[in-house]
Amino acid sequence: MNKQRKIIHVDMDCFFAAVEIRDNPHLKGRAVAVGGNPEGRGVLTTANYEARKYGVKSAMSSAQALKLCPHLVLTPVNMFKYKNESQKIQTIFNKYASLVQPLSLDEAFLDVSDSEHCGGSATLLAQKIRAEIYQVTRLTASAGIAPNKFLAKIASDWKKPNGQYTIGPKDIELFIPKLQVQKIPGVGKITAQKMHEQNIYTCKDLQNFSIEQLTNKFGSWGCKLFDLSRGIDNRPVSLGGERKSLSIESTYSKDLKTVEECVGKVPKLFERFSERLSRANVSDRIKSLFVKVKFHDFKSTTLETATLNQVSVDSFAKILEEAYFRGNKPVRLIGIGVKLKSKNKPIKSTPQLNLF
Ligand code: TTP
Ligand code: MG
Repeated sequence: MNKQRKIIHVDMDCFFAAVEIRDNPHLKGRAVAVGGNPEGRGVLTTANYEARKYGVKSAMSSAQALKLCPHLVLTPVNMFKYKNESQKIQTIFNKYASLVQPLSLDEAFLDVSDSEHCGGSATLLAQKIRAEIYQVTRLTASAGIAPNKFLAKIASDWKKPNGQYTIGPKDIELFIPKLQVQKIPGVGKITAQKMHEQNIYTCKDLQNFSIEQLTNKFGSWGCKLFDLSRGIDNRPVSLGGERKSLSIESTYSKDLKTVEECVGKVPKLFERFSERLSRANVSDRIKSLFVKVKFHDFKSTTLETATLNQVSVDSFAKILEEAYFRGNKPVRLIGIGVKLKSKNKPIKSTPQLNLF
């Protein structure tokens, strides 16, 4: 758990507006906002970057937006369309990261700590993900790459639109002291004001206080504030409601010719898998174990245990053996994983699992 994590925060650029402009090319280059009728009490969901230059922004009344920017083009909300695009980007996230936490239709945290894509470079992987989003949807996304969620989310804002920024572990000390307190998650207008009244404007100012002092000032939240003001944030990327399994897989450069060769790969796979599992915090939701085998002819098979076995190298090796003999031919890919119960339905009768 102490291993350095790599988190990517991806956020689409002026999402609803971008979808509308893509689908109505005559809107390109114009100031566009998506939202309610200015005659009623309509408010904006978002505005594109041209409109933002005039001070137009989310949650503003359409009437006020038109005052600030009289040539603003207002388009109605097409939620169905945005949900559809959102599904496409989520599919891309799930392709490249085993841990994806969607925050809204247009943004998500991805834990890519153990990803083998792009030679393990989270920065390159973020580029790849953004390029693929564009290729599939013709919409641009921005990304932040950092050792935790707090910093990744801040970083994704820095090169918006259509950019990305990486805060490496060594950059934290340089970057964090100057960070304004308003950027800390949980510091809203009222807390920020309270802080300003005490001459606390930046994380550096917060760093001057002990946990006790912060707790006295800001209640139980002081502890968290102590960490965040130092760029420390251990919150895991937690799985979104949609995920029903957790797995990893490896494609081998040379086909594995025998069952022994395949089984020999399990310990290494298991090592990666158990790291991912402990980060995901889902051990109380495990329903069953499964193994996926892709043979050299690209035919693949998945074998799932009917009952809950211990999550161990031996268990996966046993299932893999059985899966191998379904094809009994050279293997190019092996995956191991667990199926998960939904969060709302904990398995009451399952004894506490001894994971490793
Ligand atoms: P955001 O990601 O906050 O904004 P954005 O994608 O429009 O712009 P940015 O480039 O700064 O990321 O929100 C995503 C979508 O959610 C946004 O396009 C519209 C919708 N939304 C609302 O409906 N109401 C709101 O108050 C906000 C902030 C967003
Ligand atoms: Mg966005």
